[in-house]
Amino acid sequence: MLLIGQGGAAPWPHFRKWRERQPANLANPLDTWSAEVIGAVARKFGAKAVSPSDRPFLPFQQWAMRAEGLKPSPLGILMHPEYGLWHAYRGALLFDRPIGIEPRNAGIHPCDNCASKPCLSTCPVGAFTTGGFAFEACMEHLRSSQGGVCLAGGCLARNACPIGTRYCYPAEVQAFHMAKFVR
Ligand code: B12
Repeated sequence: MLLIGQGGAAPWPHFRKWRERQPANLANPLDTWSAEVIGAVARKFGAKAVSPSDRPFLPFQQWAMRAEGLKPSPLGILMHPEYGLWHAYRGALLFDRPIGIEPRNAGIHPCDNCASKPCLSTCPVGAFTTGGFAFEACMEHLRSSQGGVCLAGGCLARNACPIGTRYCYPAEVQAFHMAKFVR
């Protein structure tokens, strides 16, 4: 199995260019584009393509933990030593034969050395606790008149993380994901 993802927002301009040629009301454009691009690679190499949004949900985070030795940040999103919280998975290729690529081990988990953990104290409604992610509290805030800052610039807790900040998604990309999230 080969995981396919993005570190930072590098694929965004390619997606955006493709999006311009699609109907304005396309329901899940990023998933559609990812399936198109990754599906073509799968056909070329005789693999089966799967997506993080396939139902039932496939264990992408567990796969990433095994593939790269990543561990979850206090926010639940996986921490990457280089990309920080600014990485995500767009798909995976399943092969019925060995492909000669070994899992890697990221080695360090930056959250272990982060004493102040600003990610846990930045959320205006305290949605991140040791008890997990308070989805309802986050959603209520985003849908209120106070939610504009998070909707326009992205999750404040994620943005507070000091790791991999040079890969931080531009506001346009963050706003796109927040709009999907709050839908
Ligand atoms: C449903 C879902 C959500 C739901 C619920 C998330 C939840 N925590 O339960 C909601 C809508 C709230 C959500 C929100 C977000 N999500 Co989400 N979400 C998913 C989705 C589609 C399915 C999760 C799932 O149930 N998988 C099925 C189980 C079987 O898979 P799993 O690998 O075992 O996943 C579980 C374990 O990792 C477990 N887990 C957590 N910590 C640990 C530690 C250990 C040791 C173990 C064993 C397991 C474990 O938690 C997961 C289950 O929730 C995944 C994609 C996917 N297919 O996994 C994205 C995904 C997890 N989300 C992602 C992201 C980025 C977000 C958001 C930031 C969205 C945004 N605005 O951009 C927010 C973050 C909020 C937060 N802190 O969780 C990314 C995370 C990337 C990363 N770097 O890790 C994923 C992988 C999608 C992607 N395309 O990359 N999400």
